[in-house]
Amino acid sequence: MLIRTASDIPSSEITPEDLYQGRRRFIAQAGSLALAGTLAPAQVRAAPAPLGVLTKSPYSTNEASTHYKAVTTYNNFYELGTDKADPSANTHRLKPTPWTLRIEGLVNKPRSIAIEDLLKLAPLEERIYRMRCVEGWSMVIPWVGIPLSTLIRQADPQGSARFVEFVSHYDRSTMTRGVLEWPYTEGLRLDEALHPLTLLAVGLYGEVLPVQNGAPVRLVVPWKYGFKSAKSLVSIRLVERQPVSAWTKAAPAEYGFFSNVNPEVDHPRWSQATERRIGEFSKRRTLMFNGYADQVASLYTGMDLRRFY
Ligand SMILES: Nc1nc2c(c(=O)[nH]1)N[C@H]1C(S)=C(S)[C@@H](COP(=O)(O)O)O[C@H]1N2
Ligand SMILES: [Mo]
Repeated sequence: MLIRTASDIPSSEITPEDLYQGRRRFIAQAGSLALAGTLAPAQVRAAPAPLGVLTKSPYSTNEASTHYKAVTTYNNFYELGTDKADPSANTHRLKPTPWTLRIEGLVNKPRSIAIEDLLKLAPLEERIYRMRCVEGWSMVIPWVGIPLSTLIRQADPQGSARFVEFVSHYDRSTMTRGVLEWPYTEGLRLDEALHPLTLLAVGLYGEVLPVQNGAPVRLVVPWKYGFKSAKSLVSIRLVERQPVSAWTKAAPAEYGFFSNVNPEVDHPRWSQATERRIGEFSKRRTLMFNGYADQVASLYTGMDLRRFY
């Protein structure tokens, strides 16, 4: 064959810069366009352009991933609009490159890290996670990322650091005004942030993270409601006191600090006992800690989860 397809290109030829600039994806698209004349559509729909060699994670679920189309067009990213279809229609409002992420606050080695360098910090892993939105729907998403603990440990937290605050990018001139207090912020206890399931995602479906999913880097905390997974991060700040997230500020009775998925604790306005997996017809029972109880329940031993919702 004369035309090299994405899968013919050894991953050793792909640099983090290529990945980040989306050149890899371009190569793949060019390849499939060239093939379109000779192959039936089903065969043309090739595997997505890989983000180099991905380590497969033992933390991945075996459940079927939600279709790429749904993952990338049914989104909550209020800065880009409050309807599910808005973020994918308004991607021009956020430029994910160049980008720097700060790790700061109570750390001995604060740092501003360019997104290209973040990709080199640790081998990129594929993590297929169940994600559960507080609104009652769920998806299975094959993320690509690095454990957040890698970045935090490199920054060398000080003894007084007990919580981590996350701050999303906000540009008043292009993004939603009102609705929430901007920028979008979230928080975790330090031990939650260091938990091996907690991921800094830079991609999904093996590709660079689409803008609507929080490009170029977003948090992913699979045992908590989706709003904890703050998108398009500019700062990760270690602090002494429990941060107040944007959603808690907006509606403290509805959105607590922990926000662990819990089928036994209803949202004040609706039940959390079941969920609709996007793409499925009938409802599923929601699992404690979104099915991650074996890994994370010990973080909350002795806590009243009704009180600390
Ligand atoms: N900055 C920012 N992050 C955000 C949101 C948002 O509006 N702004 N929405 C949250 C909510 S409610 C959910 S369910 C997830 C959705 O992520 P996804 O669109 O990649 O599935 O992002 C979370 N992170
Ligand atoms: Mo959500």
